[in-house]
Amino acid sequence: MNASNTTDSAAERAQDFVNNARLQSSIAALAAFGGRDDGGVSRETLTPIDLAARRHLIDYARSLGCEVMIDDCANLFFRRSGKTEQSPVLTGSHADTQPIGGKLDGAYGVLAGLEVIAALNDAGISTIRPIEVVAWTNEEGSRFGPGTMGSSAFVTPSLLTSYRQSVDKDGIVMGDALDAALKEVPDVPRRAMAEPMDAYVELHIEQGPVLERANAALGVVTGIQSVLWYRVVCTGMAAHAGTTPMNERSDAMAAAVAIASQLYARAEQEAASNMRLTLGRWHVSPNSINTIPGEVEFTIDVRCVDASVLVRFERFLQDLTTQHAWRGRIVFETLFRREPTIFPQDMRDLIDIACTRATQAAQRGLPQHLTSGAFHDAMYLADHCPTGMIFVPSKDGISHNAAEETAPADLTLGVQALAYTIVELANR
Ligand code: HGY
Ligand code: MN
Ligand code: MN
Repeated sequence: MNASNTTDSAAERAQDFVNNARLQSSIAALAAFGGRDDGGVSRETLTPIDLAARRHLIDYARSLGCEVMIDDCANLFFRRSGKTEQSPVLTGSHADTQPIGGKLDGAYGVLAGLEVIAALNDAGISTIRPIEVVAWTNEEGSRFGPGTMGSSAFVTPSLLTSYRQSVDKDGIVMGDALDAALKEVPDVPRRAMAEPMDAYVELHIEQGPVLERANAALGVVTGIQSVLWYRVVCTGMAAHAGTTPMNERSDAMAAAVAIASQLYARAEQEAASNMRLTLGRWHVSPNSINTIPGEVEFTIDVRCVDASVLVRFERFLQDLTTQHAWRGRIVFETLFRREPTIFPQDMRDLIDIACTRATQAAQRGLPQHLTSGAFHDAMYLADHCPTGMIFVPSKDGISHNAAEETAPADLTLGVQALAYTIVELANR
C-alpha cells in the first residue's frame, strides 16, 4: 500500500491509494464477459453476455460497500454514501462494446470509478457528497441505434419512448431487451431518471493517436466534436444478372457506389476541416451473386469539430440523393445528431491540476489538452451538470478493434487523476 503522510489533502491521499494490481484484475475480470481469443471483447448492449457482465459489476460494487440502483433505461448506479445527502458527484462510462471491440472502451471508465471507491475505502476517506459510479446503457449504438441511449435518456427521459422502439438486425425490439434486463435484477431498486448530479467526470481511452504522438501520459479533454449518423436507402429493381442489358437496369448497387464515391470525394475536399466520414454498415437485398441488387442501404457516420462543415455536408447529401440520374429512388434518414460539446473551464482547470499531480509524480511530463474525436456519454451529461473528461493514450491510436490497448502504467495514472478530481468535487 502506498504510504502517505496525513498532511496530504483527501484528494491527494485518494490519488495515492489507487491500486494498480486491483485495477488490472478488475479489467481482466470484466473483459472475460464476451472475451475473444484475439484479446478483444464482444459484449453488445443488453445481450445475455452484457446482462452477465452487469451482474458481475453489481456484485463487485456491493463488495466495495456500494448501494446499487437502476433506472428505466437500465443505467446502473453504484453509490458510496457521503457525510451528507447532497447531490452526488458522478463518474463512470459504459460497459457495452462494439460487435468486435476492445476491453477498455467504456469498461475502463466504469472500473476506474469503482477503483476510486476501493481506494477511498483503503484510505479511510469519507467525502461530504456521495460518490456514484454509473454504467450507461447502450453507448455504442451498434446493436440498437442511436448511441448514448442511456445517458441521453437519463438527461431527457422523454427520449426513452422512441428509444424503446429501436430494432436490432435480428428484429429484437429495444423495449423488450430493456424489460428483460430490468427483470434480471429484481434485487436492484429502481431510481428516477434525471436525478440531480453535482458534477460528472468520465475517464476514457482516447481511441486516437494524439496523446501517444505527443508522448503525453494523460489528456485534459476540452470538448467533443459534432457527430451525424444517416441511413441512405437506394431502391432500384432486382433482376437477372445474365439476361438484363446494362442500359436497362435499375441497379441499386451501382447507385449506392456512385453516391458513396462522391461522399468520399467530398471528404477529400473537406480535408482541411478534418471532417471524418465512415460508411460502416451496408445491407444489400437480395444479396445474391446472380441478382441485380434491388435495394442497397448504407450508413454514414460523419464528424467534425466545426459544426458548420456538417451543415454543408447535409446540403451536399440532399443534392446528391435528389439529383442522381437513374430509374430508381434514393432517400436518406438522420439517425443521430449531436452538436459539438465544450466542457466548462473550471472543470478543465481542476482536471488539469489532478492530471499534472499524477504525471509529475510519475515523471511523465505534463498533460495534453485535446478535443475528443469519439463521442461519449459526457456529451449529454454536459447538459445536466458541470462535466469533464480525462483521457489516457491508446496504443497506435487503435480502438473499436480487438487490438485496443493502453499501457498499464497509463491506466493507473488515469485513475489517480480521476480519484483526485472526484474527491476534490465531493468535498466542495
Ligand atoms: O462512436 C463513438 O465515437 C463511440 O466510441 N461510441
Ligand atoms: Mn466509449
Ligand atoms: Mn466506442
